[in-house]
Amino acid sequence: MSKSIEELKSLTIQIRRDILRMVHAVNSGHPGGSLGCTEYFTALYGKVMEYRLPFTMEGKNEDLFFLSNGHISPVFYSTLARFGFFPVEELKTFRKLDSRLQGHPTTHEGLPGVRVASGSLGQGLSVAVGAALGKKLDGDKNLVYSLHGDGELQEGQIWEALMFAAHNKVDNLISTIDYNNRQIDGDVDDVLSLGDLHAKLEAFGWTVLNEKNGNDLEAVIAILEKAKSETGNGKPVVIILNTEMGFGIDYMMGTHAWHGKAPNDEQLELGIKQLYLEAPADY
Ligand SMILES: Cc1ncc(C[n+]2csc(CCOP(=O)(O)OP(=O)(O)O)c2C)c(N)n1
Ligand SMILES: [Mg+2]
Repeated sequence: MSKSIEELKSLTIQIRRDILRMVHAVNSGHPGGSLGCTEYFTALYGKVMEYRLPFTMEGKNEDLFFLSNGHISPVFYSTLARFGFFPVEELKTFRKLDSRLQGHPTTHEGLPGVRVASGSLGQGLSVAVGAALGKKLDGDKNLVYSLHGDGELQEGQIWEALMFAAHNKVDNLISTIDYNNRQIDGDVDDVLSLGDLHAKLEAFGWTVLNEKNGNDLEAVIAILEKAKSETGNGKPVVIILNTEMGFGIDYMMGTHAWHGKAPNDEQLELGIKQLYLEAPADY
């Protein structure tokens, strides 16, 4: 049964707790981008995407999702677990030896929900484009979704895939850019600016949508629904989603410092308290 907006908002708090606890437990992982993309994942799996459980790798006649910026695995794993792909208990094994929840997702481990290994930035768009083209060849009407970091767009392979998708009219694909203007070493604008990204993506032949409030669940659902309505028009669709790295945890926001750093015991406690303040009683 589908969840109400209020239930999904509560779930974003739960997912943020999971993210903090997972990276804290092993003193490694990527909380910043994970916290910034929590609304995107909740919207996608809670409202927008059509998928069936149990998970099958073939994914015929259902929507597919590819995570290209694989370092934000904590939000991906928590979302998958909370939506029933695998037991929530398994989140405790994150980044441990022999776990199915590797620091960066792999298909080798057979974790339900993971369709491609990622972590080496720049590759996921090519995979998503190929899968979308495959669906067309199969006469499968469902859609393909993908997520990318803004720093990730500095990889040349992304621009080859952008060009290829437009040329081949891959109009059953909705890619989203996590536009937080942060990356591992600083602000994207300082490291290697993307310039006028909207104009560039348009010039590459994509339908480009913008959402300024990427941490507002209802706004994210609305822009994804809008993107859906733009499919089938001969062009691939991309959403530039403004998010805040570390969203929800005050000391993680406004900086790139928490791109790939775990909170210590005190920071974890503080973070969980901040999330409890917002939480309804039953969580
Ligand atoms: C090919 C490749 N080069 C470098 C890295 C190291 N790396 C991991 S995350 C990251 C920053 C990516 O920035 P962005 O996509 O904006 O992610 P965010 O910091 O916003 O989570 C880099 C350079 C990598 N994973 N893959
Ligand atoms: Mg970024």
